[in-house]
Amino acid sequence: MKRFLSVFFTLVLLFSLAFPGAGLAQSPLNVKEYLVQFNGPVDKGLLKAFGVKDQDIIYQYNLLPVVHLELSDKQAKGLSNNPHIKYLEENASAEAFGQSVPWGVPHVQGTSVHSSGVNGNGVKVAILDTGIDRSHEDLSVNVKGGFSVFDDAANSDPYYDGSGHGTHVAGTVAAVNNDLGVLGVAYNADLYAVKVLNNDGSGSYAGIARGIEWSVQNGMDIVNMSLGGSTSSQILEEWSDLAYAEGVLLIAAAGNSGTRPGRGDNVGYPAKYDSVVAVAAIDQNNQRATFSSTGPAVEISAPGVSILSTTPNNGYASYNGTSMASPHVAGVAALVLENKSHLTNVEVRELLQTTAQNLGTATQYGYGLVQAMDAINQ
Ligand SMILES: [Ca+2]
Ligand SMILES: [Ca+2]
Repeated sequence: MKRFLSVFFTLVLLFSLAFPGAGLAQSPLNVKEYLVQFNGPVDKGLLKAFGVKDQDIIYQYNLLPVVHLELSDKQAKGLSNNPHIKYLEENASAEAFGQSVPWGVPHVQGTSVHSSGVNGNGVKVAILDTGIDRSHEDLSVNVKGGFSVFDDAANSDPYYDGSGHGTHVAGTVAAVNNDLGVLGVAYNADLYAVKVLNNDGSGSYAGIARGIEWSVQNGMDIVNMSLGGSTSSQILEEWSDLAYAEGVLLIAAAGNSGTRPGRGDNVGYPAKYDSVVAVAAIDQNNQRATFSSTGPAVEISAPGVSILSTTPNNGYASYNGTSMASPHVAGVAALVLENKSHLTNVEVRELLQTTAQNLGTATQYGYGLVQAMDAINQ
């Protein structure tokens, strides 16, 4: 403050001398901090010639002829045109690139649960999707295995995600708790990349069935299916029923076929099966996303609008869709399973239903917004 005042008075004095009668009208706010590098050694005499006082110099560096100082616009302009000055830059602000917490995480009470020491540790979550970029800085330590149903070279690697969809879904479940990127709902859960959709995001029921079979055989606790089709299939239902009977909790996107008024029955498969939890998408105001499918099969709601998560090549992006809502529920289920490991998949499902926050019309929201802390405290 002292320096600021002294600069103020110095400037008033300078302007008074330069423009008699106009000095007091000048604002001191045009004094800014600069970094100045000299051609050759720092020349304080040159600075003095431009009216720079010793107290205006904040720091003189040792290894380069650079000074950090305060200058008026006029001084800065004058110095920048001087041949003894190599560079003159305004001192730019900088901050730590920290981790951002996507809005959906506190919205499903994930943050409160994390504070109580529960983070999905030891729970296995299969992501049946386009694969997961295992080299992603915010995912790699949590990706513990994978499998691809494809044989062709472009799609046979479950850790190659040419679409980005699966990597985004995986981040919502379990992006790592570190000082970068985002944070998953169950940030310590084990992720498994089960590639049943190709790099274009397309697949078939045969592939989904193989992914479900792999998940049962490999002891998955939770299967997230941010995918589906509009065709009913008794055989795909048999696969879902089998996995459910084997203790796997199956969570799926309800679908993005909703109508603006939110009427009609347009939930997709496998979400529509009794053995699979159908997840609808809401926004930050707990309003149903207009694309979110509706119908009696809608079971629970979760954030699915402007969801920030991981994308391949250390990227991050915001996506919309019931595909983004489903992994919030998978993450909450992982938190509950870690905390109440004695519960069966059926019991976890019932707990999520009974503790959900009621949001209204059941065919749009099901039991309502999934709530992790309320489920754990029940
Ligand atoms: Ca992170
Ligand atoms: Ca269902």
